[in-house]
Amino acid sequence: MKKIIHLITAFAFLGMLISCGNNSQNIKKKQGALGSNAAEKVYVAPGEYDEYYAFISGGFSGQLSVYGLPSGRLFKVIPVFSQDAEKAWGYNEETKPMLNTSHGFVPWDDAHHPDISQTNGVVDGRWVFINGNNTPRIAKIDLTTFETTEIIEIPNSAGNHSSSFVTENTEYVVAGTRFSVPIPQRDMPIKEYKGNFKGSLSFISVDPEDGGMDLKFQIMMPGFDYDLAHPGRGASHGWFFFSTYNTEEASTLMEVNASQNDKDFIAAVNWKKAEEYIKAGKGKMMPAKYAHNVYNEKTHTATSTMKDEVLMLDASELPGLVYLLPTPKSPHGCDVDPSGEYIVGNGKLSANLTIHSFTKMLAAIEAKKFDGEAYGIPILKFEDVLAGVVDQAGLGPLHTEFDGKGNAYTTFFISSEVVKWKLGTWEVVDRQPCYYSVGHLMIPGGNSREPFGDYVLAMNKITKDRYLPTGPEVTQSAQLYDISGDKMELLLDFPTIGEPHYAAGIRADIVMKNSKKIYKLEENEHPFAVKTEADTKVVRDGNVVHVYMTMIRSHFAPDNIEGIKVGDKVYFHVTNLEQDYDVPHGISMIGANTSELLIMPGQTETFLWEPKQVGVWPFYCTDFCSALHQEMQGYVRVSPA
Ligand code: CUK
Ligand code: CUA
Repeated sequence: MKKIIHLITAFAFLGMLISCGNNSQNIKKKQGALGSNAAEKVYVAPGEYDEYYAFISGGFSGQLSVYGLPSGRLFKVIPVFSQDAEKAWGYNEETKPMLNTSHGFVPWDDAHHPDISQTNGVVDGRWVFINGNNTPRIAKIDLTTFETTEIIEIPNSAGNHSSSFVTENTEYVVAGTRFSVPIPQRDMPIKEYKGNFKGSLSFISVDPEDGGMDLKFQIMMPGFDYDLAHPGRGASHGWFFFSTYNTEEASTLMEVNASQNDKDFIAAVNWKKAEEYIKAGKGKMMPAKYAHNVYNEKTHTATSTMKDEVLMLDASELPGLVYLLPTPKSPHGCDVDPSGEYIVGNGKLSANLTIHSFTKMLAAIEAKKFDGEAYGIPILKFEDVLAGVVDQAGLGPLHTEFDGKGNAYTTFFISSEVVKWKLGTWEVVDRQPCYYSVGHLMIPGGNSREPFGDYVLAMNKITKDRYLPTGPEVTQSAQLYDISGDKMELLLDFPTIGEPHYAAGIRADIVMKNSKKIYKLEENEHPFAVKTEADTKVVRDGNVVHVYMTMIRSHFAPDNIEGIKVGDKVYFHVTNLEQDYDVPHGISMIGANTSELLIMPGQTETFLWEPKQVGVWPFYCTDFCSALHQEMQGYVRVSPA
């Protein structure tokens, strides 16, 4: 899908900038600093589509935002781990169970790393997975509806940072704990961390048909901090690689403690071996409390189930399950190239990048060339697994992506740049500054066997003067570079939602072909759905009242409700009878301790209203749905208890 370039319009736009007053001189100058055709390259004409979807994590916003590339236009914020009043996520009765955990209802999380499902090592556009760090969870977003349809809590984990990355056929979405904790959790002195606190790596299977997730097993690991991870692919399919720090196993990470060791590890986990051990009965069931929440698109409701045990494999007891690859200076990112041969460890306190060889790793394992077993797990010799070093590439390397043409791109947080280097020769071939202090970067399909190597998106931690000031808190931002030529070219800055940690990108047509446009009314199996106005009713059961309501342009039925009393619990179950694409209606009730509902055609949603005051109280449609939208309203009469 080649983007159509509208030269005339783009030039007119530039001309407009040039001809404006004094302030726009600055604007013009900034634009002028770029290559002359940067504007053309990101310009998507009105009515045209972008070439790529970019799913950008919202960090502390808890959500996942959907952008188009190359334009940088925001299309949607998909609510995942935080309540969202705009879409009633976590406010309506249907979705509240999605935010349930073993700690109760937890309507916030810190969303870091989205990853798109894959088939044969290629992104297939079926689902996006993303981790919640704080109360460890993995969510699945269905890309036919762009809605979160499953959230599974991760027990024996805290921080959940090395998550959520998928294997080559989405056999598993994998999560790793950041903090080591007592497993199982118990009351014990923090000072006794060493040897007692444990790490865990979680393998959540994904049903290839319906995408159903299941926490299949966990691997008990030494008490390190597990930072990031990536799957093997091609020859290394069946392995998973995790970067670690705090291999000193210190309970406090003041500088002195945490970085004593010159080298930490990348842990290489053989999950096919894990499956063999499970078949042989080597796993042990352990108590573990966690919630598994599923949203059903037919009933439009979520159910939350509490689980109480998990299958555990102990890495120190099962030979061949895990090996440790020494990696200098607190590795952060842990990235695997498209061939599956190279494992890049980005030591965040280093100027160099360490690249391990999967082939050499296998050879060293075969030859049993180990450097001790400090944690009950074989440690390989650094020199034996080393493929190469990118020397003095920059300061503070964090993350690496690949273009599928033999190049790698690494972000450097401290020196604030993206550095392009060659796999195999390890030479730096280009570098471009970032504004400022870049964290992750993303090439669409970059975490697969076949990246789409046209663009790289850098996600920055600091923006300072890049945008109009908005008080002390300014936006975070992303920057888009064209990488189709020898030299990277900065094309665009655009603001992002929350803190963009990681992103996942895919060619738009792969997702669009499965995009759902409408919920069919006849398929609506919501227990409180009504399919015609004739079936609407108000049913009282003690002090609980169920209002079976419908909405269609441009009225509610019923729209005058009497017989409600102060102290009642009134559930409004509202069905949108429309069957046209893009005709949602909303509803909100005065004084309701919840958000509005935004209901798609054919869908039913419910909110709870507990009237506190006698009177006649109005409700109205919150979405401008027709010329008579303003007439779409009603009254509820509330009498004394
Ligand atoms: S982390 Cu954000 S820059 Cu949570 Cu992926 Cu490395
Ligand atoms: Cu329905 Cu506005």
